[in-house]
Amino acid sequence: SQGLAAAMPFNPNKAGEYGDAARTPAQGATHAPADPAATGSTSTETIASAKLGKGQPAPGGNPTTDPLDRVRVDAAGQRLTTNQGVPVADNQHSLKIGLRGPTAMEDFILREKLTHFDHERIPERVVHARGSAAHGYFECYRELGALTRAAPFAQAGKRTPLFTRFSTVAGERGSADTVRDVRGFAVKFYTEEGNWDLVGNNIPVFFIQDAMKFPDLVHAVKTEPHHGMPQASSAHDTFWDFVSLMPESTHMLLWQMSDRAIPRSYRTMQGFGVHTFRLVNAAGESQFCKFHWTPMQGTHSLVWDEAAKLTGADADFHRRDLWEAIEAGQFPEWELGLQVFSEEQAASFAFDVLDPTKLVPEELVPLLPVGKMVLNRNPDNFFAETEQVAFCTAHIVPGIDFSNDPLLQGRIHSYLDTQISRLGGANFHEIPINSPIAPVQNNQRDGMHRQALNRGRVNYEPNSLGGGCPFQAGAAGFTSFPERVAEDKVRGSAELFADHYSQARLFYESQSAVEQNHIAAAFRFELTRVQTPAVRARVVAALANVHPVLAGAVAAGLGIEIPPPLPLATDRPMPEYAPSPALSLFSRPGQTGIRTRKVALLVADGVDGAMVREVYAALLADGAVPRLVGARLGRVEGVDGSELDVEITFEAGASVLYDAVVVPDGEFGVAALGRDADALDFVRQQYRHCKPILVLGAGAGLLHEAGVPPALPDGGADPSLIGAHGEDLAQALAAFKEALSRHRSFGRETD
Ligand code: HDE
Repeated sequence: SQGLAAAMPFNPNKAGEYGDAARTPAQGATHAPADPAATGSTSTETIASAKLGKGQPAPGGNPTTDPLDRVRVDAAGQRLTTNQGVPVADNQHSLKIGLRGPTAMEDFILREKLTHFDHERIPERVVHARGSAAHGYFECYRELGALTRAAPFAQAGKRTPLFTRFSTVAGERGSADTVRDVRGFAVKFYTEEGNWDLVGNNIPVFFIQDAMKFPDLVHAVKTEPHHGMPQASSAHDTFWDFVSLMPESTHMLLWQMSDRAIPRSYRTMQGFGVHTFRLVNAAGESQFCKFHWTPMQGTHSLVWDEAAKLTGADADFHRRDLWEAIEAGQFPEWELGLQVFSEEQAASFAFDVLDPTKLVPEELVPLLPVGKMVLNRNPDNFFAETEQVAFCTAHIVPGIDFSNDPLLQGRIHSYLDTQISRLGGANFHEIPINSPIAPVQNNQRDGMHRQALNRGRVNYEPNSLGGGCPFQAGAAGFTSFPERVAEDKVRGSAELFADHYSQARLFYESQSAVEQNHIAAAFRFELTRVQTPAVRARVVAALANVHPVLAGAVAAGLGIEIPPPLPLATDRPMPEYAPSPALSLFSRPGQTGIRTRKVALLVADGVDGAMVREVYAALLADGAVPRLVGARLGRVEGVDGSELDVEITFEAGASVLYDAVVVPDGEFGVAALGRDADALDFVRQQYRHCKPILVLGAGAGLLHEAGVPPALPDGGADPSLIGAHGEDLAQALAAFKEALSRHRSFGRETD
């Protein structure tokens, strides 16, 4: 993001680099709150804790930086020491008995260094191992006291600091970012009533209905145990064997085979809490709630061929994208929307809201926008923050409560449990990134790596020797919603859980034709990798219950007949389903135009340099990230004698890393590019991946040489293939920017 960085200061919010004065986050707001009452947007955190001090913080102040300051380390101007603070004289040589002799056992400096190194790794997360995170804040649009007493919603304009981690699920910690997979979307709110973790995904439903099945699901999708393959991919026999025997996974499989599972960026994904939760107000009244994060950047995805090539071109594609956008001051934002409904309403739905394989269509319960999340600060240290952050569904605060969703109920146990082995003990809440900004007071003591120095003789309750402190908070504390339950103790699932296909069909029918084709192609690819014909057939038999067109397309791709559909577990009519347009990715193009979109301008000796400069400047002015891409680094000379510095080569800056390409004018330059296989491939891939192409004058020759068709397969004009000749450059640039903001032109696709 060199270009952007020139226009914006380098992450001015990172106190570590700019000193305390730079700590106040810039406003970062690019979206007017829906509620006009909220536009004042003054910070209203009230603070009274040992960590935060007392009184109002500076507007927009971020209280989480204070606890982190305690552990920030900066080596500038400091001497090297051991972990005991002993200054080290020589860090290059071990202590030897003679220069050619053995190393002394007493070399405590060497031994400390190697011992620490030997223990640098901790177990990776059993799922969601690969991830990236950033700091930011949640800003509330409106006071929500009637619905919930949760602290982040207490007042319009209130800001709550947060830390958000995005992840893939199946791959190991070093796996590639752009694989086909569900993405984790986990948000830790540091509220003054304790930490609230909303641990969601970018897909609103899940594979299974009961926590009992989770270890089997994960075993099936991870690498196969005998040979450790394939990495970060569901395209193998054990996964499809399991899900084909688990019809409840069908709805989720459609989402996973859709373009949702290959997002363009973490910044262009929706997030969902998945389960039904409860909101509880101060009077103890409760409603059900589903949480939705909607990206202001729009919902955009990769195409499959591009995603596959990206794993080689840049395995860190999503990590880099998030990092660079924040460093460049282009802070990503998501709006938080709630679907709120009563228990009576829920009882009237044709599906069970406790079933995590079902969503609540927005047409049935519309989204209530309540605030936005802004990510405006990259972590200082990947391990200390991104790796050690411990999300936990059990972390809820007064005003939020669980529902009886059996998947959620199991998660409440699992996350706390996993942190104990992953982070080495029960005190992981004291690791700075996990430590709440609210004061922590209880009688839990000791354990591995204990940090707190609890004072006094009282470590039990009730007590009189400590004046009864810390005392129970009573009504001011967390109170579980007193839901009435009078049932038999059984293993089983509720009646409506047996409908496995209605919402899969709803999802499929709500997709555009382009998205439907991509779903069929993804099933074809994954099942082609499956080696067991019976497993392939069983999946198609499940799809036959979803939609005949989908089942037909997948069967044809596999060269088989559509098998008889799997038996249905229920034949209850499902009346309220109509296509739900909100389920299509195309329904949310976003509000940030071409900002942060990467554009390659191909250059070689003999191109029209002045024109290249003009296009470059015009793109930069609108916040796009242009790059001069050529055969090798150094200078090329334009026909007009102007000089252009190549910023990156075709080898290092592959086509898939760019959202669009500009092919220059200038006969000799175009001829040179036309002799370069990399340049030809570059243009072909831009075309194939449906990206906007701006062709200046003689540049048309390069497209011809590359075999790029001048019109769409159906004969129509290609709206993202834009030609410009001298005088109409301004007009062509406007059309190019428009195409770039739309992202892709899928009319080109021929499967
Ligand atoms: Fe998770 N999941 N999960 N999960 N999950 C973990 O916790 C688990 C589920 C999700 O960025 C683990 O700290 C069970 C649904 C995210 O650090 C573990 C069940 C959803 C993350 C765990 C589920 C998620 C995790 C692994 C079924 C979407 C990454 C390491 C009962 C709503 C958080 C860890 C981060 C991580 C268990 C199902 C989302 C083992 C038992 C449904 C985003 O605790």
